[in-house]
Amino acid sequence: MSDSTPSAESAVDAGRTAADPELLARSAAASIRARTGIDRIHTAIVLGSGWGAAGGHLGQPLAVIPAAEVPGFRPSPVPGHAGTLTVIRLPDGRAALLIAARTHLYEDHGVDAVVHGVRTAAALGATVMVLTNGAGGIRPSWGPGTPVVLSDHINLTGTTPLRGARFVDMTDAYSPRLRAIAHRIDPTLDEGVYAQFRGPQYETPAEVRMARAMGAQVVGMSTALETIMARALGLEVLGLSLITNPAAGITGVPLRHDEVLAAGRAAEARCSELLARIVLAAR
Ligand code: 8IG
Repeated sequence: MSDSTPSAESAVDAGRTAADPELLARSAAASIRARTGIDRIHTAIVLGSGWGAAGGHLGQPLAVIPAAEVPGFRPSPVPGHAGTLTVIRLPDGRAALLIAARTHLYEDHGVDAVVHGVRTAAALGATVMVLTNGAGGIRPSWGPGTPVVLSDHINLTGTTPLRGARFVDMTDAYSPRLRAIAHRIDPTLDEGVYAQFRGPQYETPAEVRMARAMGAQVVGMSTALETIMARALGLEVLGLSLITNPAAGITGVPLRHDEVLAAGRAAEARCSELLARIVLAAR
């Protein structure tokens, strides 16, 4: 069957019109407002592998909501990933949303599902979007447990959350202001360029060499698409990677998901404290 047969065309069309993602985000925001009594949030934080304990350092939880109870969110299929949305009150009175319910492109729910948390944060009035992740490190000096501030990204997924002729500027997509705050809080932090692969398989060593040649130092499966959406919605973005493993071929040791999770857990206390201090300083 060719791509231009009527059945192929209507299938594509159905995918595009199945739901209005902005309406879905507004409905998620309304659900979170109704369950917390909070009208707007200042900061939203996506908690990736190794960053989950940050909530405890950040402030007073007002509500912990199972993600599956909020429109458009789904429980995580990945072992070791929670599935909750938590609204917290920061010590200075601002409210923040912790999103521990990330949908990855490799789950095949489409790119709108991937950026639903970002759209929901914007619908709740957030101005700062902190995107954390566990990732592979290309720089040999970054051992498991090293946090890295993202300076830029390379989107290797072949897709985008934007539709139509929407020419979003991606210069300084990762806020120089927020990066400077992170470095002030921890002057030992390194920066890196994040290459997003679709996954779910880890890279081949040749793909890691390609990413390195392109100028990447970090490889992951989540953050670039979320950053694109956040910039399109006018949010200021801070990207933080926890290097949980050397990228494939960097040490010659095969990657195992359980070891990657264990490295994340080992670094969780330090990363969570770091994240909390950055968020509190990011006014
Ligand atoms: I954790 O080595 C984690 N996530 N693409 N490569 C990619 N994603 C990752 C990796 C990795 N480690």
